[in-house]
Amino acid sequence: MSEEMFRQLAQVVLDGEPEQAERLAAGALENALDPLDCINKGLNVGIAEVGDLYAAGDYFLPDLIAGSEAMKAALNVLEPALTGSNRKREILGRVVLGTVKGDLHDIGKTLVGAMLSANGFQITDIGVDKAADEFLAAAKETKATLVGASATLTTTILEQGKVILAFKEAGLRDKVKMIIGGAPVTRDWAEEINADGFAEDAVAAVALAKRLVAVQV
Ligand code: B1M
Repeated sequence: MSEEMFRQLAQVVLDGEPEQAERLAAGALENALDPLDCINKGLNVGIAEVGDLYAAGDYFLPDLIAGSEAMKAALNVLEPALTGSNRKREILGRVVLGTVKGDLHDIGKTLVGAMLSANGFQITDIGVDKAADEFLAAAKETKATLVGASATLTTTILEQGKVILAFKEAGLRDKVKMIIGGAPVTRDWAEEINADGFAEDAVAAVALAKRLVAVQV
């Protein structure tokens, strides 16, 4: 039953059907499926295949957009179930999270934010296409203990380095932990730009964030 539901969630992303995606996600929760499993075993499988089809020239930009709209519609239903049971928990740290300048991909970043929130972090999501100084301003305003910069294009990961540099130049680098992530990001890249760490998915991001800042608050 659950495997069939995951398969349908993947398929609805492949088909790019937001309304159907919303209905399926609600049905999955009604059937007491784990929202994180629905994301990892269903939606993520679908969106990865959308990307493969696009890379192979079988899908085009409108298909990418439709797939991501379907994924977001389902995530809107599933994310409150990830965070719902944790609302009264003590805050482990204040996080500023955004997608770097020139990059409009926000599904991964939003998922990381939802998982961090579900695990007790307070999230300020500054959105997509954000320059280094916008990360800095948000971190100052919220007194962030951790900053996360997401990038999904091989061209925009360079901006992650600029974000870290901006904090160094502002004299804040040793006061804020900085993590990066996104499909093209590697451990080597994180080391090269002097990030405090990188995470390959939302679950790993939670473990990393806890390791870096939870002990300080
Ligand atoms: Co774009 N796109 N896209 N796209 N898109 C990719 C990334 C691509 C790999 C597709 C392909 O060719 N196979 C390719 C990049 C190639 C490259 O860089 N080498 C690509 C391209 C080329 C483009 C455009 C240039 C297409 C065009 O216009 N011709 C364009 C660029 C726009 C721009 O940003 N300036 C573009 C546009 C778009 C859409 C807008 C249509 C849409 C995004 C919609 C949205 O986000 N609101 C889109 C989509 C959906 C994709 C794919 C299909 C899926 C991305 C995604 O959401 N994955 C993608 C192909 C693929 O990834 N297979 C593709 C699901 C998400 C859950 O995974 O983002 O990896 P991910 O996030 C993970 C981890 O990486 C990690 O945790 C997340 C959750 O597990 N993580 C972090 C992410 N951020 C983190 C931060 C952390 C820690 C972990 O700490 C801070």
